[in-house]
Amino acid sequence: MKKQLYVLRDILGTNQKVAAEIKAACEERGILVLNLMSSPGAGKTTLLEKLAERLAGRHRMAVIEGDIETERDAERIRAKGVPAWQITTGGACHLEARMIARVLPEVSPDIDFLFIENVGNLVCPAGYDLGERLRIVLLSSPEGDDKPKKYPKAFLTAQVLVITKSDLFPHLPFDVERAKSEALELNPGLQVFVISALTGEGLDDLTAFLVASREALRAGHA
Ligand SMILES: Nc1nc2c(ncn2[C@@H]2O[C@H](COP(=O)(O)OP(=O)(O)OP(=O)(O)O)[C@@H](O)[C@H]2O)c(=O)[nH]1
Ligand SMILES: [Mg+2]
Ligand SMILES: [Zn+2]
Repeated sequence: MKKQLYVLRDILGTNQKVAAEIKAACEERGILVLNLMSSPGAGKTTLLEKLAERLAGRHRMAVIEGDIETERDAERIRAKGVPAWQITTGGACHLEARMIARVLPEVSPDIDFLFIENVGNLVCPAGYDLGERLRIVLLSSPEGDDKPKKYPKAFLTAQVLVITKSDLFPHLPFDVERAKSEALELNPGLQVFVISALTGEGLDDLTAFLVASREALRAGHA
């Protein structure tokens, strides 16, 4: 039992080291790295498609996609004219920093945003730093307003909560205030956005926040 614990600590220790290297390399260039995590289907790729439309022409972005199988999400992003790399984990249910480090040399250093879409899973991705400056957890309304306290680690370690699929609120017993207050009880520092990729609600505010976060990063490294 004790031996197992040491092995786990070593893996996480190595992950932390690689993540710190990624963070330093990207931030030195003024690249804002974001790690998107949620359960499967909460709307990560759809949000990235919408952000690609909103940032187009003004800011440069790239996306690293994490999935167990298929190139589908990277293809969706490329269809928006945004460079995207697909990591297929072949079974692993989260991304690790070394997987990002392997792709990073192919990513242009002249970008403003590097979005990493984690494997759809609200549990273990939260245990792996990928070098991000902002961790974004998404919670979609069909999942239920009780999820933050049931799956606390993602909400505890994120800086941003995006509640998605607000267009479905009228059809669901989803109490958005409960979802927000549960998350904020866990982590009072969370920035909360309520969005719908279908109606566009909240997308301008979220885009403005991301642009401001990236400007703050660049100012800090000027
Ligand atoms: N009604 C509604 N549906 C949405 C919204 N955003 C995404 N969806 C739908 O939700 C489904 C899943 O969306 P994705 O963006 O693929 O979700 P994901 O989090 O990337 O999924 P994984 O990568 O498999 O974890 C798709 O059918 C989307 O069309 C929204 O704002 N409103
Ligand atoms: Mg996806
Ligand atoms: Zn996992």
